[in-house]
Amino acid sequence: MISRLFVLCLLLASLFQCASTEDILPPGMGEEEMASDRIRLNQMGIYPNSTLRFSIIAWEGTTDTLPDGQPAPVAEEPAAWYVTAEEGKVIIADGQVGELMDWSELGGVKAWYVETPAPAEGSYRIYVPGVGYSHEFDVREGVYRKALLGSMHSNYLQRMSIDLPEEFAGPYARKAGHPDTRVKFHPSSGRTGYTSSPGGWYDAGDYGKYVLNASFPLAQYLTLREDAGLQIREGDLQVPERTNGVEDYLDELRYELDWLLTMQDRDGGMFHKLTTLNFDKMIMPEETTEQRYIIGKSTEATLNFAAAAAQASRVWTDVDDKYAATLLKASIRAYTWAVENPEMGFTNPEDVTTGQYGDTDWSSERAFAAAELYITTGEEKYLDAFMADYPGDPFRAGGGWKTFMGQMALFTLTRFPDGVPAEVYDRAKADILTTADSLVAEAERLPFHQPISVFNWGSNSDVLNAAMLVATANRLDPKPEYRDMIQASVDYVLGHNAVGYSYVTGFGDRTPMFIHHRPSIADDVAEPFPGFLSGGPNPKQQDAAWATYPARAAPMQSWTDQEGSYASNEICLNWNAPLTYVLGYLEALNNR
Ligand code: 9MR
Ligand code: 9MR
Repeated sequence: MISRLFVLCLLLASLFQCASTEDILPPGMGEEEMASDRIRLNQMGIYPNSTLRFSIIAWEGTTDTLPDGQPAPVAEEPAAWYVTAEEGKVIIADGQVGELMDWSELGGVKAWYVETPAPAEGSYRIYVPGVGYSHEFDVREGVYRKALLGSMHSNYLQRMSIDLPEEFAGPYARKAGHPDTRVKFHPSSGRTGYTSSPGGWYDAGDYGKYVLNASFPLAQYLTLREDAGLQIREGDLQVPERTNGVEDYLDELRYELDWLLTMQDRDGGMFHKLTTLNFDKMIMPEETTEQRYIIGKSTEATLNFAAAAAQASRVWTDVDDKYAATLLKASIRAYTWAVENPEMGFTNPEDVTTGQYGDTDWSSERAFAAAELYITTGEEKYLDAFMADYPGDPFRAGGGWKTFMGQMALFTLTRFPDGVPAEVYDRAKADILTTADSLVAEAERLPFHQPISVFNWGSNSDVLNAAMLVATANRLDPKPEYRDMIQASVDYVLGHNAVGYSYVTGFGDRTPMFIHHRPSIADDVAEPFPGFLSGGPNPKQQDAAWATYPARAAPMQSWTDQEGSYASNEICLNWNAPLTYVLGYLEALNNR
């Protein structure tokens, strides 16, 4: 009898690596118990009939670094993983972990990576014996709807020159800041005196407004509207215009567009930006008193505006044809100015230190503006101009808007094939598919199955821009692997990553609390403004004097949830834009 028990024990021990059965079966998540930081997954959830992916970080204990700064030793391979329901008491699915992935170089970790079919609708936690429970996640239709609305609403929270009442801003209600009714022309603008240029959204954690980085994200938002149709209707968003008879999505975009129109000079050129000379202190918008200036006038800002305004004109044709005509006229004037002033690049004048958003190669800007104007007007001269600057530079991580604008031009030409010569359409389509295939292959290969291997300032937006490109490929040639890569990119941003945070404030169990965002820092609310995407890991750590990064941080770990970290934990319009796009695209795809 004893010997039989002994043999059974041995057998069990070899199966479960010496753990007793009680250690292995889920004990149920205790009320006070924290989710284990070692199980990384999308903290919001996934759709039914999709793939559940998670990674079990292989270090021993609760931290990856021992007190002496050395890496923690690699843990024993877990015997199994379980998908559990009802606070961890009920097992829904289980499996064995596969091979240990060595993601040290880019990701700073080794991990057991698991892919398994999503369980039926419900709320779940992963349980791994010896490791613990994961964050809770949902499997359901519409799983990103709230985050989509939150991401879009973040723009409302960035509105300047008007009060944000509690009705629409909740605890983040604040007084109007920056009326911008008496801004001074900086000598670099070519004008003198004062002008009025109110409204628009704050660019980021600073209080500047920049024509280039208003136009580019606007174009990404409009692209969602054109690709996925009506997503955010009248009454869906907490904004003052929610009963004006126009979809709230466009109401929010118009707040930015109306401001942009005020930045056009009499000759059609666009002033580059409207900011103080130096960044404001960490105070609320209504407390700032520094003089604001219209600074510079540039080819890059003007072409970006021409592109976004031409696209906006298409979108508003069915909504407000007078506004559509105003936008198109402004776009053409801007484009004409840029043709006459093709190399007026912007660099900060000596007395200015706010954001630069300048360029030195204007070919992708030209291609972008020409493509949008061609599709809106059908005039051959724009097609010729586009072909002269056909975007040869495919997606490049870290390239940001500079290269992605060229891709946006290709998206538009393939979205409206009527009137696009077959050889142009075919070439654009082939280029998009080739780039998408290489991004899919990269996502297969790289840590956490996200698509980029170069991490720079705003790296999370590079991940999402890559997903946006693949979404276009999926429109042109639908394939499960495209859809899966888009999902994997969202999984990465929402928690399946090297730091274990969902990078969107307020969306997920563990989210940034200390974003570099002046109102979030200066107000009395503990939680930061919600719906904002943190810039993400950035190994250059340009802010190292103002923030502490984790010791030995690999590129994908070069992120820190600290207010001082403007190089990894700021928020920005052109980062939330592709987040909104990708969430909106997946929601539309899923509802079909
Ligand atoms: O707060 C600024 C942020 O919005 C910018 O993106 C960033 C980069 O231009 O700069 C931040 O300002 C910092 C400045 O560059 C250096 N001194 C510290 C400032 C923030 O505390
Ligand atoms: O996104 C910009 C990044 O590529 C630059 O390296 C960085 C420093 O110049 O500036 C970033 O843009 C910031 C802008 O200059 C000011 N507003 C906040 C933006 C995001 O940090």
